Amino acid sequence: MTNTHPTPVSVLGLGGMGTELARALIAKGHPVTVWNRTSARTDQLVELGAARASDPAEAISASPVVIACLLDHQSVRDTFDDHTEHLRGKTLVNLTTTVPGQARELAAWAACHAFDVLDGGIMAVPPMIGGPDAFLLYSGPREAFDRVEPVLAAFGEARYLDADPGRAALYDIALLTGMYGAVAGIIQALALVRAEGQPSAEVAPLLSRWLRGVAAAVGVYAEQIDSRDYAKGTVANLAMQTTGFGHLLDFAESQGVSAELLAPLAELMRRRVAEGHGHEEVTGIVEFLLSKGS
Ligand code: FVH
Repeated sequence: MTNTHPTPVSVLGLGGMGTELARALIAKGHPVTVWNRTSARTDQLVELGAARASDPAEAISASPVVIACLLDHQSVRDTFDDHTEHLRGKTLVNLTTTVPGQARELAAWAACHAFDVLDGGIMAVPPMIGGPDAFLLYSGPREAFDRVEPVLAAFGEARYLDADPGRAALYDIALLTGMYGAVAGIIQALALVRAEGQPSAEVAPLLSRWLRGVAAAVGVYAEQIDSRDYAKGTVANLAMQTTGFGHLLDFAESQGVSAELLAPLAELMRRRVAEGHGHEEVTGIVEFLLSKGS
């Protein structure tokens, strides 16, 4: 059913991501008001029909739903701290990347000033916004999420996680961390291919396919880590993997490709084998990581 009265929405922060969020809202017919610290970045959205606000207070006042997509937590505080009276009774959806403690701090601050905050983690890059592969994680008051979900749907799948305001930030960070681990492997792989004079483009589709297969192991790894039973469902034992991985890194060095990106992982694997866990999966190295903090 077409929504004949789309909710007015204000978007503060028009970097690469905020611009796409605003564009997606305009495409869905929402009246959109935009503000950005550097005003020139509002121009293209105004051409698409957005209203330009001259300061954060004007932007916040224009709509019941306010989206923040700024650089970091500090920029959110810089932008909103002096305007809490305009936020009263509204919903602030913070899509800025934060850590759980910052999301909880923002929720406590919102409670003091009688407005709701939903914290969101965007699992997409700007061109994906509004498309089928984009998903966003939210935490905070359930009623607030239910109220604004029709707005959030413009960005991609809106997945509510928990009332704990920090949950979306935690999962956002976990997913981004997983991404950077994969980025390290991808760059190393393409460096090896380039060192042999082969075009990276040729191996790229094979690598994508392989990584999709590898991703299927995430569920098994999670079960092993939750149960601390690192031998459960092992399909590739750590002793074998440690030997094989060592050969990969030796080969890299022999080609003049530094192994520095992945060497710390190899070292943890060796330590775990040396402590008698060669029959388990690689997941057992989590014991070294957790022993540092908890
Ligand atoms: N782009 C991406 O792929 C990722 C995907 C996952 C989520 N992240 C997070 O989204 C936040 C914004 O990212 P972005 O890509 O839009 O970042 P920039 O293009 O660098 O734009 C930054 C905006 O923040 C404004 N800003 C910075 N400092 C302040 C401040 N102190 N007060 C007010 N505004 C501030 C900046 O304004 P200006 O420089 O244009 O004046 C931009 O609007 C981010 O948390 C990602 O982690 C994106």
